[in-house]
Amino acid sequence: MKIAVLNYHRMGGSGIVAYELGRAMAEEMGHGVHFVGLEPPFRLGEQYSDRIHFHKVWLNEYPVFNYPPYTLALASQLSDLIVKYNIDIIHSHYALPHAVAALLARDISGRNVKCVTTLHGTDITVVGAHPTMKNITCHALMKCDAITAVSNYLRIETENIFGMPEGRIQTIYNFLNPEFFNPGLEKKDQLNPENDFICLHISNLRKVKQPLDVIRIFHGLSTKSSRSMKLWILGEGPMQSEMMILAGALGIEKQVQFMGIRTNIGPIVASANLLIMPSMEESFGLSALEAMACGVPVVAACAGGLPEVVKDRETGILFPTGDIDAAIENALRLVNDPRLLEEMGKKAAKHAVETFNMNAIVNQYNELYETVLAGKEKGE
Ligand code: GMT
Repeated sequence: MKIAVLNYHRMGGSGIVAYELGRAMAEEMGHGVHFVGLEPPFRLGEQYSDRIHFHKVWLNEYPVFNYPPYTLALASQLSDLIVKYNIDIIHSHYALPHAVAALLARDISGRNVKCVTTLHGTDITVVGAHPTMKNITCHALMKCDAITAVSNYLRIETENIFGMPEGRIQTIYNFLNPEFFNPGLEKKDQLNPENDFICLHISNLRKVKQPLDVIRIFHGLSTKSSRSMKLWILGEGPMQSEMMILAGALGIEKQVQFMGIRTNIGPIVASANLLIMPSMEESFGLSALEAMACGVPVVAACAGGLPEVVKDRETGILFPTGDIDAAIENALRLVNDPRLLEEMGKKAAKHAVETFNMNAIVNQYNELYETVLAGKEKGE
């Protein structure tokens, strides 16, 4: 099978899932995988395989365009790749603009290539549902050969927003590469020489992630607990300076460490004790899964698909979205009870590997590819 993969090649969850799925399709399933985009996937440099390719999309920065038309450039160049490499399937991650570009490329190429789209969250709930984009998103979803969503929450949201019939969208959960996230990773003592209790937050620090609540929750915990605590922030984003100001105003700036964007975060995650995720919306919450896979319990808002990932009172704690006092009160129990924390950590690692198992999920996608290709053979 030859698969073209379209996604945002950056450090977001959808980019990670798209890359790991493509890599597994090449390495485990023996397919040819062609990543197409503006930048190569961030881990591609570590791969040396003749089954994995990257094709850069070139933009024409002509001054007539207010913005270079990425979707058109992608569709045009992808139509060439379809013919040149005999592509069977285009797998678009994040509906806009990828699903639209995939359909356009198929039309231009004149080939019966199959279009599969995986919805990741804000592509539907924020961008796709917006009046400026609703019709084109709906059109793309109707014309794709298969659609998957990363949680039941997102599947149902999409059905409701676009009036889609039940059964049209299939839930396929996200997964992790266990090589990078597993409970066997050693804690890095040099990161935490004073053996503090480490709270961790991982995100792109956008408003939807409620990064100021991360600071507030940490402040509540560190003032109410007798333990010496630190907050590590992995990732960068537009609210970082506001977080720093708030941490300063609350007098905890020395306890808060901004670690920026890192590539191999597994050892950092494994060195933490608790992940804090107060997002107001989250279709899945890949960083919650990353933490759980390393045996780190999660304190998360009961938002979107998070209850499908975090098992309340077993692998972490869910609090009503926006209720910081509830988050502090519940998380405090974990901070003050090392046995409970350890027990939850073990359950978290087990849940991560059982429910979000890489091989099982890659197989689900492979079966989906085979199903849509069977339709192609029947001339559909
Ligand atoms: O949440 C983000 O800011 C990034 C976005 C992305 O495109 O990577 O994340 C979405 O996709 C992830 C992978 O499927 C999910 O784990 C995130 O929950 C989802 N984000 C939202 O729904 C807000």
